[in-house]
Amino acid sequence: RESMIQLAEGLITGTVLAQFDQLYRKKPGMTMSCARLPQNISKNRYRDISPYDATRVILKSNEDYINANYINMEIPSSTIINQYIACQGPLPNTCPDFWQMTWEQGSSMVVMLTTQVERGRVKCHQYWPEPSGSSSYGNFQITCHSEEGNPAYVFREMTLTNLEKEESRQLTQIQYIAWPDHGVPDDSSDFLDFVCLVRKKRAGREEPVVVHCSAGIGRTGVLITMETAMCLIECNQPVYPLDIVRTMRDQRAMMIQTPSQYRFVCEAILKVYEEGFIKPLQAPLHK
Ligand code: PTR
Ligand code: PTR
Repeated sequence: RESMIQLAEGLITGTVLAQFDQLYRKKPGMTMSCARLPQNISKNRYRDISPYDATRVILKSNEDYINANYINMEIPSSTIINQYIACQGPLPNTCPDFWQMTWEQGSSMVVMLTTQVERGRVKCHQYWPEPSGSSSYGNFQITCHSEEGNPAYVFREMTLTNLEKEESRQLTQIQYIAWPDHGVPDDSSDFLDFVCLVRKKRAGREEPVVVHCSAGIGRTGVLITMETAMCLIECNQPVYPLDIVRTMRDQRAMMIQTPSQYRFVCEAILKVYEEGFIKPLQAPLHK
């Protein structure tokens, strides 16, 4: 409760945003050399967004690079460690790598926070087939069984098959569609519904949840912050958003991109605390 009063006051006085502005975007001493190797240049969507070497996800093959980092968020005084893989939106040439990573890390849930095209620019390649279709990406075959949604998000059920091993796994992808990059979600209730849905779907899964937007820093950072804060509130732990951002940036640089994104998430945290938000989904899913 004290941390919440601090947060509410800090939002009014401006100290909350001032502290965010002063926080390092990249943890001092962390290297990002692998991203710059000549053979990996074409695997980065943005020249200025690279994964730390120390926390990058390593593919189990000779070409082991993908623009992705592990992000582990511990909830103190509980046994909960929410594990994520934060990554960029796949490029046409990195779709096989994306599916290889998802397979090798045992993930069965992908959270997507961008649309494929925003304001006429490509933000993410469509790395899955249309519903009831199948496509191959390198060694992996993806079948999309269903697609349901509402104006804020889309929900897809897929099967991921490792063609070499002849093994399959079910996979859920949830895509938030009302959130442009560098911006904030159109509606905080829809966004909170979405985060609740992620939490509900995550229950019982130990493996990391794959989260991506376009660069894999701004919107991905907001989502991880929000889920972490919800967990802390549920566990009656204090919530210090700046500590959450620092913990994320110690694992992937630049998480949460703009002051307005930070303000948005701080306000959403207060809303959850004050309104006891954790409520059932309101918007019905429909085709
Ligand atoms: N900085 C990017 C690079 O180094 O590749 C270039 C870039 C800049 C790409 C902005 C995309 C950008 O975002 P938007 O598509 O929203 O303008
Ligand atoms: N060079 C790009 C830019 O600064 O515009 C990189 C970039 C693109 C950074 C998108 C963040 C972006 O948003 P998000 O991480 O939410 O996709």
